[in-house]
Amino acid sequence: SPLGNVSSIGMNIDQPLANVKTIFVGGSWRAAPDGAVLPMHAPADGRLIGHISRGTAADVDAAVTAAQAALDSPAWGGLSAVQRGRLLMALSRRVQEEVERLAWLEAHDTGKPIGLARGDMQVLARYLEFYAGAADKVHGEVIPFEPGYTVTVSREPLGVTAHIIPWNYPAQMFGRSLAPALAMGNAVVLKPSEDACMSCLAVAELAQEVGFPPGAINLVTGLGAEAGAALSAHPDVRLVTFTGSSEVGALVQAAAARHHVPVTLELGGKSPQIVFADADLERAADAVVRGIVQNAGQTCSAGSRVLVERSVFAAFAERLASRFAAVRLGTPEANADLGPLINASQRERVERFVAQARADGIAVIAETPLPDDLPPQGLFVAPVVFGPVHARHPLAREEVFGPVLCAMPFEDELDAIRLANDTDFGLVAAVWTRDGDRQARLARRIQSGQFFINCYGAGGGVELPFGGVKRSGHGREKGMAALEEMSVTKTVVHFHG
Ligand code: TXE
Repeated sequence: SPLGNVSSIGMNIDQPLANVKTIFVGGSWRAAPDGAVLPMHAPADGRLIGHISRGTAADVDAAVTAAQAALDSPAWGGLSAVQRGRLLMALSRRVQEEVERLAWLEAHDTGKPIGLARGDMQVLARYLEFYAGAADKVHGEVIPFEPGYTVTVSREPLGVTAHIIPWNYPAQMFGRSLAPALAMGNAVVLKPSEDACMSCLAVAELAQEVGFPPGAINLVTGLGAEAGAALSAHPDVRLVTFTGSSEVGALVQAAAARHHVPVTLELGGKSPQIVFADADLERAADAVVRGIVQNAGQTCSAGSRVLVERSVFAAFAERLASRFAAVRLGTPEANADLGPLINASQRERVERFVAQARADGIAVIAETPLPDDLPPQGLFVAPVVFGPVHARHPLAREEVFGPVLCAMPFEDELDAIRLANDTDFGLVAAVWTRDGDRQARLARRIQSGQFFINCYGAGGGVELPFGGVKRSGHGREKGMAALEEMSVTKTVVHFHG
């Protein structure tokens, strides 16, 4: 079966439900206390593809206790940075050996094209590699102080870190969130999404195989409102990192605040691509299509607004129309440009935005016809571009999280900056222009965590700090910046006369 055999963790649907054990605590796989499970369905055709254990607050508590025990043990807490790096590197290599199996798991679980899933596994391997190499390169400093004193500042692990991640890129998120935490010597508890988490289970199993000691990595599957809520409210967790919706981000932050636990939030966006008349319109159009079609628009950094200088709006719209007409939808096996959405409620949400835009009389600039050979139970949505969209319309303001692009004309540079910043979000942004001064001005004035000039790097570059401003969240992932989030400074003042 292309799903592979995720041996000990019961992902084979022929397996009796009593054997479903997807909660990983202190080095062993276990079921929820009452044996409760949740079914997992393939978004591309509705097939039942497995079950996960429905973890409870008690499982979360056990996971946090196991993580703390690992920190206190020589097996994990006693390792040097070099040794932690070697474990991460070993895991990176195992992931590379298993790319095919992991990619199929991910593709069936999320519905994404197999080629995209293979790329995701390479990114996971790359996160592990990057933080493997970084583990022993986090240096402290010596601060000149009064005579007779030596003052050092070092970076220490936080302790038990909690990681709540979404379903759009489960394997990439595993690497992005966990690898820097492990590199810094924390012990982690992961709550992956109930909508897609098979690759996370498989990678946790590989981690065990390459020698991560019991309790260094723990994983509790289950519902957000149960396992997720319990993890974000746990008093012994020292940091919660969350990627997901704004609404849940606020709940997580409030829960953690009760115990003064710091939180990093990555909450998505409404990222603009700004196209000036002097740009290479062909390249820009390719990138704009990719930026909203990739992963069916279910990407936090999807370029969901395209702002186009009025003099080339029509010419650019034509380019979008021809490209969208050629976009291919399909099942993971078809390896098309995009697959289905993750679940029925996400599809309803996206369809609601589309219906509202049509009802409000907004013109369709470009659309992709739905092929008629798609599986009837598949959660596919046809990609579409609306425009011009008024800046106050919900389509211009809210994160749709589907292949729906909103196009808006602008008059001049100031108007472009005003429109681009007229949003609650600020994750990424891009400008397409050949004018170097203008590139620099926009890079300075656009409010976003990442800014692209004549390119659009959704997802790319594990070495590049990533995170939002405004309601896109706070804190930074990726690159060396993540190591700072995952550690705390300790100042030692030594008087020696
Ligand atoms: O997210 P949720 P959903 C956005 C996107 C999408 C919307 C809803 O706009 O349309 O969110 O998606 C866990 N306490 N993004 O409903 O619920 C949950 O189990 C603690 C943007 O799927 O936020 C999962 O592991 N945890 C985004 C994770 O939160 C809770 C990626 C995310 O799920 C919880 C995904 C609770 N009370 C959606 N409730 C991005 N930034 O990339 C749920 N969870």
